[in-house]
Amino acid sequence: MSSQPIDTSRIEFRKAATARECAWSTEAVLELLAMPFADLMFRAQEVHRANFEANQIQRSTLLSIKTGGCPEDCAYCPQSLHFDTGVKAQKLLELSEVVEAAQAAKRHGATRFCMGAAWRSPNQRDLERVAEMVAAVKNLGLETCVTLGMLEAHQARQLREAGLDYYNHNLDTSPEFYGEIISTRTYQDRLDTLQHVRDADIRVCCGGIVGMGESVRARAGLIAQLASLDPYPESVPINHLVRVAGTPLAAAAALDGIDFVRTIAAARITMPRAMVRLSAGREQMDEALQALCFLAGANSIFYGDRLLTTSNPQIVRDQALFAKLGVSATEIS
Ligand code: SAM
Ligand code: DTB
Ligand code: SF4
Repeated sequence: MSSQPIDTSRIEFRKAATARECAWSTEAVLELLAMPFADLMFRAQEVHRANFEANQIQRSTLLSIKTGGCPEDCAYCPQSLHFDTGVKAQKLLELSEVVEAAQAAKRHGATRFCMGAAWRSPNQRDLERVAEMVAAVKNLGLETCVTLGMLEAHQARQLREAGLDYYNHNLDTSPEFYGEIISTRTYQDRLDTLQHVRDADIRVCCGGIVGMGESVRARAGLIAQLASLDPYPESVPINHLVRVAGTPLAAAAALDGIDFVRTIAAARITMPRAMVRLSAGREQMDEALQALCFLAGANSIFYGDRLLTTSNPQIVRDQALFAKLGVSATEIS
């Protein structure tokens, strides 16, 4: 049993998410993606404003606590052992290094601290060390998130007991396209981990990557899968592939900006109360494209000069963009 106090916001979210009228099919999402752009944006704005303060964006800072040397073969990932990308494998960071980074993130205005590890799944010893990190970061008054690969049910409960608020585990793409991208774990493995996270009463952060050469149907399929999780995730990161030399996707064609914005709008409309995170790939987007993503309903970003192994816009640039758009930062609720 979890020793955490009952958090009624979790119950309210589930009621609202589960009470939706219908699950979303790929066909229905395809129809959204094909709408005239202005109509799609209008609908996304209506949904966004009915559920969120329209000019607030939440900020999470990422830290790679265990970099590189991952045995999985995700075709997009610079941390896979299968590809020669120049990322050096490092061991798990010390607790003090993590706490220092979390303190800096808080000073800069992040409300959530996300720790990522390049593992297929954590072993028990590592999990215990991560649980200590979660407890220490939580103690600083930050929300906590980790992404560690596949989890067993008891490991999810252990993280919850340490104070974990969110677990990030992405579906990445549609079930049909998935086999083109990853061979070392199945779609069902991912769904199983998500269920263990839910059962442990941890909030789910689950999204995907676009710009991997997928079809519009594959993008619709990803959104339909996410929206049909019951309940759908509280947090939905939409990553644009960061093309890293040495990975099989290094030469993938970038997704057209307008199609990227459409994907964000579809996530907003199909998952009205989720935080939709404009995630990796922001550094390659100009301010106008990011502003369109916010108009389409994105209300969360990764904030800080680095993602895991690649770079993210400088904090000063994001602060200037927020000022230009009249956006303020969401506080912890
Ligand atoms: N190893 C764990 C796992 O895969 O579950 C956690 C870390 S992994 C790096 C977290 C997520 O980062 C992946 O699921 C993927 O969606 C995203 N990601 C990794 N490389 C990326 C890239 N080059 N561009 C965009 N997103 C990427
Ligand atoms: C997510 O969906 N995106 C973040 C976070 N969850 C862990 C990771 C993006 C990684 C981009 C490539 C890199 O920096 O290595
Ligand atoms: Fe490993 Fe995660 Fe990268 Fe896949 S995405 S290779 S599991 S670190």
